[in-house]
Amino acid sequence: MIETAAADLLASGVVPLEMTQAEVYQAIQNNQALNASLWANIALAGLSIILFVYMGRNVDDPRSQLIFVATLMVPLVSISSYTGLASGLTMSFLEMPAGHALAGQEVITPWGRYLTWALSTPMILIALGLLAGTNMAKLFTAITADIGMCVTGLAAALTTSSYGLRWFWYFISCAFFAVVVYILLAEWSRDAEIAGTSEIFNTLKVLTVVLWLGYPIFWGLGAEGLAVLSPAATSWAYSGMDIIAKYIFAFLLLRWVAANESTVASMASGLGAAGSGGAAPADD
Ligand code: RET
Repeated sequence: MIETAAADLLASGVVPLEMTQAEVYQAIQNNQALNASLWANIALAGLSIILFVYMGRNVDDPRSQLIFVATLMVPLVSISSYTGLASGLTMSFLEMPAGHALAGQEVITPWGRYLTWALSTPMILIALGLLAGTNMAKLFTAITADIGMCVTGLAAALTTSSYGLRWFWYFISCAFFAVVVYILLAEWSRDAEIAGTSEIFNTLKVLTVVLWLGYPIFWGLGAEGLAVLSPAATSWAYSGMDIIAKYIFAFLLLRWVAANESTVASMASGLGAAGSGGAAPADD
């Protein structure tokens, strides 16, 4: 009885109770669509880890190895992130402030996603930056702006004092995101041309920019923003984008690197020795 009532309430995105972690876990289990969106990613992350380790078994060049390790971290972080969500550890019911479409009601918030994006998205950028032959200044800028985007996105999701401040955090996060998009589209595109990796870089860049744009859009439409979409629909949107932005992206990148190791080893890189496996001897 109680479980059915909790499931009904969760399906509508609204639960008027303070819930323990065990109750959040039960509520997630009772919402089949939401639960499936999480477990689908746990399964795919597990398969990706095995596949990527296998694909990288013969890679010897240090810069290619670094791209492999950074990319492999993405499904490793993902399997941890989704386990946190599915277990109820990193999902909470938060009361929305006045002004929100569900004001005064408790809305399920997958805050663990935003936290773990601060670990997974820099790995994607390290892999892309290495592929483009970027320099340290641009890599540092992209990564710090990206972490800023995730942490301020987390702040937007966790702010319950003021509806306006939720959106203020959201726009700060978008400003950080604009820096990342600029580096991908302008700076690294130019670098990749010089490095001779522009074909694969451009494919991955378009995939990344288009998919990453979906995340703020679905945050805005989801239960935490304008509440046009249900929590389960929003969760499937994130999970679907994650599947392409992480596993398909990583597969395309690693397949190319494994087949073009010598190009990666000999490419011009703004990172110099740091990007190719060790310190160069001093001139004098
Ligand atoms: C938020 C909300 C605030 C505004 C912006 C956002 C952007 C999130 C992005 C996430 C990308 C995640 C990926 C994860 C893969 O592991 C935080 C949703 C701009 C771009 C690719």
